[in-house]
Amino acid sequence: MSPQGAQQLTLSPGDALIVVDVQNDFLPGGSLAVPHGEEVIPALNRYLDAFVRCGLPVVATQDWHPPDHCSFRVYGGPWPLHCVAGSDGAAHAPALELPADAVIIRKGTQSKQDAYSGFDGTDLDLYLRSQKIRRLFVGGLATDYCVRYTVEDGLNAGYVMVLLRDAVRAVDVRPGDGERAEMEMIRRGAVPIRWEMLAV
Ligand code: VGL
Ligand code: ZN
Repeated sequence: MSPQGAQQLTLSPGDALIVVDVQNDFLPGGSLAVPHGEEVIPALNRYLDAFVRCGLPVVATQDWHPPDHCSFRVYGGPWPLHCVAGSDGAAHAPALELPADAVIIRKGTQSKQDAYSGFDGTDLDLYLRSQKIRRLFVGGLATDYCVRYTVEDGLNAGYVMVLLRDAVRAVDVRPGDGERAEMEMIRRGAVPIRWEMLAV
């Protein structure tokens, strides 16, 4: 039994890990730094190691915007310039231990359209179907934007979505946004877990 007394989860075929937007611009020193964003890296490295050891697929999304992207303040959007395609800020955090065969999904690549969800305008669903994935473990940045929309799209597409609560952090534009986003994901059916709840 886990410390929480809850049922533990066992990884099995049909599971995949999705690491959302763990990119330099969302980390300390980056242009859209998420408070405590760096804390997801050691947490995700544990999950990454578990998935790799089980031979299960790993997907990593990247916010990947053209220089004139509509989400940038200079073009009327809500955000500072961030994750410009090919820039160092758009690169995955060097400390994130992605396996060499991780599938990279880039989103928000069109100037006139933003995409918070890893499913939005990408081949993610197609890829997951091709691998017969039914359950997705999701962590990364940020809880109240790209993680939330990815989880909700996944639920709508019929996947079991497992929210890695110890491997997400929020922008918290308004205090409490991250907590509200987690509650909403769970209300919609996401399964919240922490590392201790994974039987590995
Ligand atoms: C994100 C704001 C703008 C995210 C991406 O990854 O959560 N947030 N672009
Ligand atoms: Zn963005």
